[in-house]
Amino acid sequence: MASLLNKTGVIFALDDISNGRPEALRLAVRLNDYVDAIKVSWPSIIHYGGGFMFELSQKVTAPIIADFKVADIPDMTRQIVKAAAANGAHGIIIHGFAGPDSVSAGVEEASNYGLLSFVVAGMSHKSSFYTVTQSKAAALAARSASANGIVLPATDLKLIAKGRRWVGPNMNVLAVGVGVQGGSPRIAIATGADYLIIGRSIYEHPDPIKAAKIFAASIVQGRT
Ligand code: BMP
Repeated sequence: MASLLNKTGVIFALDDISNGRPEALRLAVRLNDYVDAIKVSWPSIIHYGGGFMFELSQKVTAPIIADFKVADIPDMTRQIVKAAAANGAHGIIIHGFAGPDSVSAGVEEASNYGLLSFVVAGMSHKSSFYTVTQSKAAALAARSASANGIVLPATDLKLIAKGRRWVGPNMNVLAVGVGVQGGSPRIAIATGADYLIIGRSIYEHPDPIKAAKIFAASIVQGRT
């Protein structure tokens, strides 16, 4: 079974497609030792092709989380998880609003293939349809399916605190929305997040390794 590393608390979102595939891979390799996982999402897969994630998996040692925000019927969810597993992923992200059947199918299939599973239980932008009630339902669906964690917005600290209570101490809370989107890394961690998913504040920084180290230092502060 794959596992998230436990060194820095930083999960790097490899979302930038402006510099081309070789440069994206080079950046991931440079950041490999400073992050606990690398998250790959639709921009890279669409732009660089399906083989991108597999190639990345050959070049880095950090686990790769396939952020496909899967929101489909249970059978399709299983097929997506299987395809992700065959193409270099060590973890998958499923949208909680797809409901308990799809969440449990995705989590179970992830476990069958040795993948970690994370469930989105709230989003970081203003107009998301995740109400607190829906966030709770998504978090509880993730918990009862024995997912490895939930994804919650660092831009809504009350939700981070609630999410921590909903899933208990043994599931990971991955916070999105720090840096460019305005969330504080230190406070998100102090409020209950375990890991921070960070994209632009790292890859747009003139020195991405320095940026990752600064976030890691904030995470240390948040944990003390
Ligand atoms: P950035 O640090 O550049 O704002 O990127 C945030 C990352 O977190 C992106 O990969 C995005 O897909 C993800 N994310 C988010 O920003 N808000 C959510 O609600 C859920 C996400 O997965």
